[in-house]
Amino acid sequence: GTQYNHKLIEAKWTKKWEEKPINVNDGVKPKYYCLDMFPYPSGNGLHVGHWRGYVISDVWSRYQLMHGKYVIHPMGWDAFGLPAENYAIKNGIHPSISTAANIASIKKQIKQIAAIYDWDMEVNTTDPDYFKWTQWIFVQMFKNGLAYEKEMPINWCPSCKTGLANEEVKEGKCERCGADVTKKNLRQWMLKITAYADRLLADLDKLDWPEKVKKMQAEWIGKSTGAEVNFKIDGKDESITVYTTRPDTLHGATFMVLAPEHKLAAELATPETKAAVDDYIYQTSLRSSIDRMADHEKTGVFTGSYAINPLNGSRIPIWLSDYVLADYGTGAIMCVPAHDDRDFEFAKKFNIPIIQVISKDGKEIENMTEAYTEASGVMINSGEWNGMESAVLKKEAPHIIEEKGFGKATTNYKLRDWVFSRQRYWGEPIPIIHCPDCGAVPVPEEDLPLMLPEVDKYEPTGTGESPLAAIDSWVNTTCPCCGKPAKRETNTMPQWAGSSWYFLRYVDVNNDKELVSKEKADKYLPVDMYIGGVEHAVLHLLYSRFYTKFLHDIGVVGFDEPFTKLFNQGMICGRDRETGKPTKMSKSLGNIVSPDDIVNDYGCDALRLYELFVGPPELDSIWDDAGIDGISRFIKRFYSMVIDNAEKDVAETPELLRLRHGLIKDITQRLESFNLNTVISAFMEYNNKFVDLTKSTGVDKETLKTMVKLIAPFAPHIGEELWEVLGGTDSVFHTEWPEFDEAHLKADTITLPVQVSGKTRVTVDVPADADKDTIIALGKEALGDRLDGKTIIKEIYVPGKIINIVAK
Ligand code: ANZ
Ligand code: ZN
Repeated sequence: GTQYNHKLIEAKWTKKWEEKPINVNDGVKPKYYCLDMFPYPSGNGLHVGHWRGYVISDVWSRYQLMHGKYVIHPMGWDAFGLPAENYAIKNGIHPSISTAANIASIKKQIKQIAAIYDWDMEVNTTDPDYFKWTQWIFVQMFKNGLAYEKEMPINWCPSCKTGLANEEVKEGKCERCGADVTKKNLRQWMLKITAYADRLLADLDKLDWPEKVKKMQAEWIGKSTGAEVNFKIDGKDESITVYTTRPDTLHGATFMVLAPEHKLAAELATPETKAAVDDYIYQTSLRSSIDRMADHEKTGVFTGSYAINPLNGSRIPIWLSDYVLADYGTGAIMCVPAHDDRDFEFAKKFNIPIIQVISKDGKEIENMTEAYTEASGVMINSGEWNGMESAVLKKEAPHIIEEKGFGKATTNYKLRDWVFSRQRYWGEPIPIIHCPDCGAVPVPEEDLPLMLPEVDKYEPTGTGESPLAAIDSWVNTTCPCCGKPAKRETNTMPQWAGSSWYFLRYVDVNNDKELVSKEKADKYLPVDMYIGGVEHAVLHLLYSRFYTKFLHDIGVVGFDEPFTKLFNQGMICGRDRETGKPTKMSKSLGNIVSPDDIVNDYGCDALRLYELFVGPPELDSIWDDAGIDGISRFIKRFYSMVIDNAEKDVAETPELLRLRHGLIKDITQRLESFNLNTVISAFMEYNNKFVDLTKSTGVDKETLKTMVKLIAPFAPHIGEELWEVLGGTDSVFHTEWPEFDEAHLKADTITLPVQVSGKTRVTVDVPADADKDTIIALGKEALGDRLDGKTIIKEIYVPGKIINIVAK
């Protein structure tokens, strides 16, 4: 029949694709690697928001298929980590069991998308055959001096009861659960990501990524250049080194501030200031970092000591204040209140002199009310530097300082080493053995994977030790070096460990000798297109780049950037049930829209099209139940239009040619630029024209075939079905993506006779693709005063032939 029946059609093609996969590696076709950010198998299942990225990546993959590529399009599970563990704790089920169950149900849901995933490539980060290599990478990092232990105050989530990396703290809150993050002094495993800071920054230039994401990474790495300057402490043999990006302002330094944690802070106190200094240091230690960073009124205490400005010998007071961070630069700064906002506020509050050293016009500002923070102007009050351009001096000053011998040019990064240990059960055990004699010794590679022990209680302890620490039989072992009794490391890895390299494993999942063979890595990687949410801009995407560079450096892979091109899709939002405002879809808000019902009622193809039609893919969009009805109507009209014309033998007209090539151009260009919502609206517009033509001339075969090919990546079942209806014998995805010819796009005109009540009066030239109303209007216009005084009874347009105005 000509009625569109999504259930029959979709079941038919699901079966056919299973029997004869459409994406095969013949070893000859060039590869294209299109990767989705792999999901957490959470217990909540998928909602329509999750579909969006997967639909986009599948459209893109199928588009590549139609360009003769072998497409690597895998899927897997990021299954370690807190959500899986929290779910398990809440439901009283061991994480391994609940995780496996969740994977099974989400996999079923993901299959409904009808993406061309190659399930032979599936990975699961909790699979011992997989995490063996996650642990192996850690051992290589350890052997290369990039994994080290350190006791330090780290971010601690009191609710998740685990330490967190800086990247996991958003505005002072835990990225996972939203609890306020505190500090806890803990022995940590750290990864020396800072050793890669320069390359991570410089290589951003190589990437075809959204500028926004590159900027976020650059800011997170936070490279700044300036100078370290040594100030002698008056009356002592010691000096204090400050870090400044503005050594050009050295003559304007009127005081110095040290972080209260600075090693000299307490020592600088005099008998008179000791009590106040000790108190300030103590009070600061009680305050959380969030509180310290907040924009509150400046506090501080004078130490009683002075420093000597090495350039002009002036004696400046040394203060302590919490606005100077202990772990950035040198933890001490020279303060130039005339040209820095924070220093200005501090100087005003504590009545410290302000000396202007840069001026716009060579004159001093009278009664400064705010700092002059522009880096352009001419130097004043600066001795031998007077009259110089400050911008020029800013660049030269570090070298002048170096020559004069009281400092050196320096580069600083905001990026910190990666806090890599977690005090939780459900993660990869860190493969290290602590020996009283040999120190930290890696688990021998032949003993990997190091399995998690079976435990009764996997709840976090909150003590700063992981639940593994309580299992004596597991903790106590022997040293691989000397054979003496030794203890296992009990911390586990963060979830990012498994997701930092999974894209490498997909192409060689069964390799039990190597993480990935060099040959396969070279052949199939790097990833050509990576699609996922923007929330990973500085977490997963930075960590993956770091891992890839490391694996490149030790010879595992031949490339040093994992993802050539990146696309970030926006979220699909639901509405708040009370206020109607758009919000994230979540179980707790009760506004989840499940794809399952929609697939059942409207079909997979309809949902795929609506996922794209809902809005610009890079932006957040709001789900609208009514929208799917519109899509469904379009599909039915399109389906009938093709069926109706398929049997006719319609000749190609200039108009049809122009429509066909216009269609190819519009769809291709919009798809290439990822304007996917406008691709769907273009299909709708062209379809309307074809439906109109069906009533008159009809639509020729070639144009029908073209439309079917173009829609196939978006609505693959419909694409295959109609391709078959049009006589195709092989899959539509084995045909080539159509190309357009500009020559056909120019609007042709046709000459039409214009009749009044059946008698030809004039002729008129009209654009060949103009619609009926336009053509009749042009005809009437051409008739001029011939219709004056007459009443029009009927207006007839025989397409391409004649305009007839019946009047009396
Ligand atoms: C003197 C000066 C004069 C500065 C001036 C700025 C403007 P970025 O770009 O972030 O690297 N600074 C240095 N170490 C600091 C710390 N541990 N805590 C807080 N502030 C610190 O900024 C570097 C600038 O921030 C340095 O340059 C220093 O202040 C301050 F007109 O030195 B500046
Ligand atoms: Zn030992």
